Amino acid sequence: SSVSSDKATQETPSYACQRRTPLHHHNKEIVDALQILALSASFQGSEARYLGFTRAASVLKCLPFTLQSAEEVKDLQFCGGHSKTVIQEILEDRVCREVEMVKNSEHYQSMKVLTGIFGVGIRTADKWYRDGIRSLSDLNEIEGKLTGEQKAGLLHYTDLQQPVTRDEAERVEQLVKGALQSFVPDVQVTMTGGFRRGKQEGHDVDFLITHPNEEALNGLLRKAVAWLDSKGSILYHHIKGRSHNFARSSTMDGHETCYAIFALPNACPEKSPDAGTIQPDLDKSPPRNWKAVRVDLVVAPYSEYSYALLGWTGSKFFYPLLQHFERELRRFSLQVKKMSLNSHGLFDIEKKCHYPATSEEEIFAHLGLLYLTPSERNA
Ligand code: 8DG
Ligand code: MN
Ligand code: MN
Repeated sequence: SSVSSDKATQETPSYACQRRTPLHHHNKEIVDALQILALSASFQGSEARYLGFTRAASVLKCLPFTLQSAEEVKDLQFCGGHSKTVIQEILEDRVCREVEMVKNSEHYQSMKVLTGIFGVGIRTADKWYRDGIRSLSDLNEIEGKLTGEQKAGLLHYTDLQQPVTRDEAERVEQLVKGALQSFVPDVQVTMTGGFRRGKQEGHDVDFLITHPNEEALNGLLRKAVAWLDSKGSILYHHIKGRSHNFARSSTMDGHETCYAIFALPNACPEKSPDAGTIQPDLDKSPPRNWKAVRVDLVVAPYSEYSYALLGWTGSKFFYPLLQHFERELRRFSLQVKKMSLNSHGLFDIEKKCHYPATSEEEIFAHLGLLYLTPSERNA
């Protein structure tokens, strides 16, 4: 055990952007438990507890071995007392009472369902909860009060709860590229988000769109989306225009963005499994040949492309989401480097200057950080 506690006490850099965090790690059970407590804290509006559990979970994702004994936990860095107690309880008893209690609580369960709806954040879900709403069917009573986004989210809830596979993501990519290229043949389209970090499944598909000639990007997103819509490929969308007010903020980004739900046609089957057999037609409703899939499309001018790529590759930082590479990168920039980082650029607050970059590698270099590939950013 002294060997493994030595391993545990090895220096861990304090910011997640200073560590390589792989997608697959050695302590899944414990990380999952800590993330349930983090999520529950965010449902209760406690950002401090959310961050404590999230940081502990993130540190464990970098451990190069599986924790075996409670003894090893004592010297773990960046793990608060509460997180350590949870970890020790799991190592000793295989379960943690607090985690089990949270999982069984009505507030946690309802909040999980309600925040799972596209367009519903924690504040809305919590307000609904306090109004007595517990489940999707309760929402029928306030249907008139739902936003268009929430109505679409509710309508396609079951499909959107299913993970998007890499194969589906690639078929969405073909659709998106086809639409954009019909207007600008040499437009650059990059899949970002979790798929770029190597995940095999995601909750949506994210794309970043750019072109060396900024003129070519004018109106492109709206035209391409309207074209897809006219082909019946879009179930819902809203476009947020480019904002020119982002300069002061390190958390709000202002790229032109389309938040959409696509109707993705099913893959053509190699051969029909039922060919030649007669099936009793019990369900008279026609078979559906599409699946609803969440898609984010972001347009970045060429000069900001590398910053937008870094920002939209994640892992995500928007409170209360669980993975937090982006948040840590921005916190490191501000606290250690006195620089403000967002998806548009990097601003040196003391020298009052911007740092242009033509690659993600250059951005890490500006920050004095070791370069991390997308698959090492699963913090
Ligand atoms: P998943 O979808 O596979 O579950 O995971 P993900 O791809 O990591 O999560 P995501 O929610 O799709 O977020 C991917 C990245 O996109 C994340 O780093 C943050 C960024 N992002 C949003 N929304 C916004 C936004 O409105 N503005 C900016 N600048 N970035 C955003 O998700
Ligand atoms: Mn995503
Ligand atoms: Mn997304």
